[in-house]
Amino acid sequence: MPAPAPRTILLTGAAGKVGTLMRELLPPYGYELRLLDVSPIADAPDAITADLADRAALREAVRGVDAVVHLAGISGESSFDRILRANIEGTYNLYEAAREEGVRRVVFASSNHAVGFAPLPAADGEGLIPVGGPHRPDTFYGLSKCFGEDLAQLYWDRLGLETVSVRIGSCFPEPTTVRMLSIWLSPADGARLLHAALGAENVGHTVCYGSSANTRLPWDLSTARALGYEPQDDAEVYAEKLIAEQGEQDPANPEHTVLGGHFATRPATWPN
Ligand code: NAI
Ligand code: 15L
Repeated sequence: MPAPAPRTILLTGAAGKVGTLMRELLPPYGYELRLLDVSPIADAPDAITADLADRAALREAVRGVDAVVHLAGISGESSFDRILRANIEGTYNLYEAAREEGVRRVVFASSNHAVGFAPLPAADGEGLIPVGGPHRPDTFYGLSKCFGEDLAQLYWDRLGLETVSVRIGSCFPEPTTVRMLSIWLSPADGARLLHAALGAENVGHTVCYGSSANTRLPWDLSTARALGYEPQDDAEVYAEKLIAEQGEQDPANPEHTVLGGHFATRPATWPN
């Protein structure tokens, strides 16, 4: 008998940008959401206000859920110490709580910045970024996502705790830069992808890229599609406006030659 589809989900990072979108978009798929964030959520009085450093609170938060969607953490470059606490130790604490409480699956918000130094495909589309290539983090932030993916692999290989690590591109209501035309994940497609990642059978530890079906796709979406994900959106509808404002990507500009874009060339806090 296949395992029943998960129903009760702990959504960490529920106060954030993606969390706020998913609080609206996931319940129509039939999920009951338990919310957690270090920031209080004004319109959700039942949300758990807790830091990922609080292992007792995490253990209570995961108790009885079918799966966790783990969005919480620092979502851009910062000092190594801050990244260490929130993203590295915080994700470890979350997995320990899941292990202790017998949660069978985590969907982990990884990032394109885990492979931010991967070269972009040629203009003719040759050389899509593979899903099985080496980690090439572009920042301490990206490095923490590599850690999260490897932690997920360990917890699968040693303990049988399943994870889908989604290397999200840019999940915002609309793409706001020409770079995002390739890696935009529309909120509706984001919910479709999370639903697929929560419901697919026998995922082990699956790594996939997270984007819409963009005309300028730089990466291999096959492992996301293998989960049952069928993206419906394409950022190209925003191309004319964004290119008129910002111009096309320039292959002579190093920022435009790698997946991570400005993350790879302008880390905000280097050296720490
Ligand atoms: P965000 O910064 O808006 O939200 C992150 C949330 O995590 C915040 O509400 C924050 O309060 C919470 N948080 C931070 N540290 C915490 C801690 N120690 N304990 C508990 N909660 C904590 O980020 P966004 O854009 O919503 O991203 C969500 C996740 O998806 C992040 O993990 C990010 O790295 C990842 N991601 C997002 C992308 C995007 O395009 N929005 C792209 C790639 C990855
Ligand atoms: C990310 O990982 C960030 O969390 C998000 O805020 C965007 O900057 C995104 O990558 C991106 O690369 O556009």
